[in-house]
This record gives sequence, C-alpha cells and structure tokens, in this order.
Amino acid sequence: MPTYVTTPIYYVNAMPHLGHAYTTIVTDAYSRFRRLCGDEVRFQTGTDEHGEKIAEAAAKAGETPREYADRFAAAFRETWPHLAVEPDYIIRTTDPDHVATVQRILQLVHDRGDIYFSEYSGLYCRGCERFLTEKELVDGKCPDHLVEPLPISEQNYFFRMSRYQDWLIDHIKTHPEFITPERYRNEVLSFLSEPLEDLCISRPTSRLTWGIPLPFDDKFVTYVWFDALINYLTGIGYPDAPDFPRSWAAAEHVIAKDILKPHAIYWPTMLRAMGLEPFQRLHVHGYWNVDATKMSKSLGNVIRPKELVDTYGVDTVRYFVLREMSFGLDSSFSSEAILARHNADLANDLGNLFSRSLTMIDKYAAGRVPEVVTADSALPADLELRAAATTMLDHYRQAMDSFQFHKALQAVWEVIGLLNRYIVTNAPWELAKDADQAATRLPVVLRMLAEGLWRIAVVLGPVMPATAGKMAAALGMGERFGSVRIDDLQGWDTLPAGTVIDKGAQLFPRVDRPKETPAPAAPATNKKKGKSTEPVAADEGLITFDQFKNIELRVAEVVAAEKVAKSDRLLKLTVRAPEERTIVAGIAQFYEPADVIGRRVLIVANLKPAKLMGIPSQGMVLAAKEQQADGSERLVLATVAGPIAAGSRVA
Ligand code: ME8
Repeated sequence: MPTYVTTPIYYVNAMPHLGHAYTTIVTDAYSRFRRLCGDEVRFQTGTDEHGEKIAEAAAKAGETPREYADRFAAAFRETWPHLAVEPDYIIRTTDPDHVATVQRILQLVHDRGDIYFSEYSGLYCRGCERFLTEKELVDGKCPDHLVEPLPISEQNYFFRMSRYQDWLIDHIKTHPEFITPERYRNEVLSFLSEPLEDLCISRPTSRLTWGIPLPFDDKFVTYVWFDALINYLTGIGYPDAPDFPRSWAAAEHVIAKDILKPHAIYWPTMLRAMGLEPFQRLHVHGYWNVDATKMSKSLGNVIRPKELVDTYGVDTVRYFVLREMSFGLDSSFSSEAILARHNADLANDLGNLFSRSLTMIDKYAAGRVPEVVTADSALPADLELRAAATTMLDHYRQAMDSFQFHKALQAVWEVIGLLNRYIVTNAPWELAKDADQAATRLPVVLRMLAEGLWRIAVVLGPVMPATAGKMAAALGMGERFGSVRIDDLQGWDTLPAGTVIDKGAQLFPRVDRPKETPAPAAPATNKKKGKSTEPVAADEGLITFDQFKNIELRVAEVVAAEKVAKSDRLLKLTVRAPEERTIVAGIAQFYEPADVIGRRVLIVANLKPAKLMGIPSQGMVLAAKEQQADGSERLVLATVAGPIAAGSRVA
C-alpha cells in the first residue's frame, strides 16, 4: 500500500522551533510506523518562501528575498537530521518545477472559468497575508496578530471558491476521517454554515514582486497560499509522473490548528476546480505553549529543537513530544516535564527493565536466548504476559493509525510495567539458587523477558529509532531490525534460541536537573545499596519521606477569581492560606470564576513564584486530570472532605 504524508511547508522568516519540530517528528514517526506495516511511504516537508512577509523580513535584514530564503531553508534542512527526521523529499516553493506547476494549475483553473478579475475592498492582515471578515476580528483586531487590519481596495484575480461550498460540506459529512480530530471537523462545518466568499489569489506587482507571476497577467503575482498548497502536488510530480495518481490517492496532511482554514477549505476546493480528488485525511494538532504561556520571540521563551536534543538526547525529545501532547489539544512544555519523562519513563521503566533483563540472561543463560517455551511449561503469569503483549500490538496499531500517539505509547508502557512486575514476582535470582528451578523455570522466565523486549523494540522503532535499534542489536536482532514488519510479531516465539545477547548497552543515562530548574514534585533518584543479587534496585524512581516533606501542601480558600485576559486556560485566583496570595491556575477550560469562589482547594504553598501572562503566581493549585475516551482531558480540583481552616497543612 502507498502512503504519502506531508508536513506544512514552513515560512522562511523564523528559525525552527519546538512547534515545527513537533509536526515534523509526528510525520516522521507516522511514516516509520507505516513502513513497519509494510507500506511504501513518501514523506515530504519543505519551506514556503514567497509572499509579503518574506519580502519584508528580507528587506529588514538587508538581503534579497532569495538570499534570505536560502539561509532559512538551509536552517530547516539542517535541523531534521538532529531530530532523526528523514523526509524523502524537501521541497522549496522557489524550486523551478514548483513555479512551473503553480503556473500550469493557474492556467488550468483559469481556462475552466474558475478564476475571474474584479475589484475588491476589504480588511487585510499582513501577518495572515489574507483579507479577514468582520466576524473574524476581535475588538477590531486580527486575533492572531493583535493588529488592526488595513483597509485595502484593489483590482485582483479571484478563485470561485463559493462554487464548491455545497460539495465541500457534503464531502466532509460523508467522510468522517477527512478532518480529525472531530473538534476541527466541527469547526470547519460551522464556518461553512455561512456563505463562503471567493478567494483573492493575486497581488499586484506594484505592491509585491516576490511571488510567482500569473501566467495570464504578468502585472500580478500569485497569492502565497495558492502557491504554497500546490507544493503537495509538485513534490509527487503532478501531473505526469507515473506514480502520481497512486501517491495522490494516498495523501495525508499534518498541520496545526493555525492553518486549518487554508487546508480544510481553500485546498479541497482548489483540487476540485483542477479536477482532482481531495486528499484522504487532514490531521490537525494543537499548539505547544511553554510553561503555560504562548511561545514567542518577544517573550524570549522560544524552544529550539537542537538545544533540547543537546540536553536530553534525540530519542527523549521525540518520546516526550509524542507522549506528552494529546494530538489535537494544546500542551505545555516545561523542562521539569521532559526531565520527569526522561528519568521516570525512559531511564527507570524502560532502561532498567532492559539492563536488568539482559544482565540476567547474561548471568543465568550464558548470554544466549533460551529455548522456546513449550505450552505445558508456561504458567498463567506467562500466558497473561503473552496475551497483554498481543493486545498491546492491536492497541498500538490502532492508536498510531489514528494519530493518538500518546495512547500508543501508553499501551507500550503498560507492557513495560507488566514486564517489570513479572521480574519481581518471578525473581530469577531466587530461581537460580535452586538447581531444579534453574534448569526448568528460569529459562522460561528469561525467554519471556527477551521476547517481550523484542516486541517493545519493534514498536518503539517509529518513535525512538536509535533506542529501538540499540535494543534490537543487544538482543542479537540487529540485522533483522531494518526489515522487520509488525505482522512478523504475530505468534510469540520470534527470537531464535541460542541468539547471543549483548548486555553492555545502556539506553538512557539519567539527566540531572539543570541548575536553574526548581525541584519537580516528581521522582528524584534514590540509590539504595543492598545485598540483593537483583541487578537493579527496585525502588528507583521512588521518593523518600524527607523529600515528600519538602513539599508544603496547604488548604486554601479561594476568595476571588477572574479570567486572565487573552488566555483561554488561565484563571487568576486570590486565595487565603491563611495569608492572602495570588495563584494563576490553568483551569479556565473547566471552571468559571464563579464556580471556584468560596471553595477550599489544595495548594503547593512553597513553589518558587513564577510569572504567567505577566501575573506573578505564588503557588500551584492541585487538580486531578482524567483522560477521556476521545483523547481529551477532564480536570477536577482537589479539595478536602470536610470543613477545615484555610491554611491547614496537608500531610
Ligand atoms: O503557516 N505549536 O508556516 P509556519 C505547534 N507557510 N505547532 C506549531 C507551533 C506551535 N506553537 N508553531 C508552529 C505556515 N507550529 C505556512 C504553511 S502549508 C502549505 C503553508 C507548526 O512556518 C505547525 O505545524 O507559520 C503549524 O501549522 C506550522 O508550524 C506553521 O508554520
């Protein structure tokens, strides 16, 4: 089966940041997953280089647009190898074949009667590079760029988008997978419930020359979105490449919510006007914020992918973003969060499982994978583990296919947890002390561990390619790893008996907290020196009572609450605990100010103060998060079961 998957093409006026990295890692992981399923995959990314924004930025930098675009296009291209992202093709909208394709399509749509010339007056946002409708404005300003759009009146060419409105509504309604998650599909349908205007697709050369000239009127260049969207066709050789029809029939686009409208409305109608079928699926994700605040250059909190990789390692970065964000919802980056995932999920759960299992195979089975477990030597615990690993494969596959990466990883980590418990309950070091058990039960347990680890290596390949490759090599499966398919894991005994393992590999060295980062409330290292012959201490990742005591939890009464301007997540609370203080809490999507006034909540009272949206926050309100079946999260405030004075210490 073919798969053709794309990222947006990124504007060349900003250096790559966490947001660009996320979409591209997602698309890379999905491509690798599809290859694991046996598909022929084409993965495309690239840069969007024309338009007013780029021309202006180049002028500011004292460069020609071409020089400027070359510099940034190179910065994007150089970022991908650091993130283990391996696109098959990197397109630039200044490539000659793209320019030719755009002109060919403009001529085609013009010849078909869907492009006309007309006068237009409207409100133009330079940041969005499009005319905005009155309805889209908030307090007279563009909600994304917070500036008043300029009234502009000029003659231009228009694409008859309105003609395709009914067709598009019908297509979205009859193809539930066309736009996912569902909230974005609903957003598009709601937008389409109003009459659709035609799309202005040109800019006069008197105002802008950095663009693709219209083939039928050289006094105009092409509007940057009409140019940019066509990259998805140029990259696979529209219209003449022999593979074009096959690739296009499998097209899937990955974007964030900021560019939903061009992809869900302009693009399908443009394709329809060209006489092409629409793409298959549009996957829309939310925004990464940083410490619950919008990531922006002016706030100085932009996260650069290369710096993250230098601190945590590429596989930790890939795992973190895929595990932490529920695809479709916004997520907040913090160094505490990535550090906690690195140390708890990776170094502790997976890393220790791997090293202790291999150490035991080395020690108790002469470093070789033991013989196949015959059905009559399997105990209920073995059968349970096998069944769980098989179910995990189904869940993983289904979740990866529907872009629920966090759920796919949760399914894998359930089996990792099960394997860790399997070691504790079967205690191979005890079995080794008894000659009979050492000959019969011990090889069974060790083989179960090796098979479990091999499955985990294979399914983690798309997310953490280097780690998975290391695991496979240590299990003596390095050569098979490149060609293994997920279907090869059906059945259990996939590892040849006698395969030599290499116990030396360490997957994730622990990363210490950067000095400026406040102590996370999550696990810290607890090195226990014991006499047990168990290879790794079982209480890694737990905290001591003294560590717990350092966190000052108190009951607080909410005396005032208000929404934080320009944030849909934050409420500013005034609490008494017993002295009065301000806490900014990320609960606005779940509680109205009136719902929380008068409540007694639990707070972390000795958290270092931090500024959120410019408001100093002194503490943190505790709440429980629940994952919903549709991938969204529900949040409920933690509180006390009976009347108690504000300020009481919780222990
Ligand atoms: O819009 N969180 O380019 P662009 C998550 N050239 N993802 C983010 C993000 C954030 N905070 N910020 C950016 C353009 N992104 C056009 C696209 S496509 C034919 C033309 C990611 O450089 C996300 O994928 O502004 C978003 O859709 C994209 O970068 C916007 O990139």
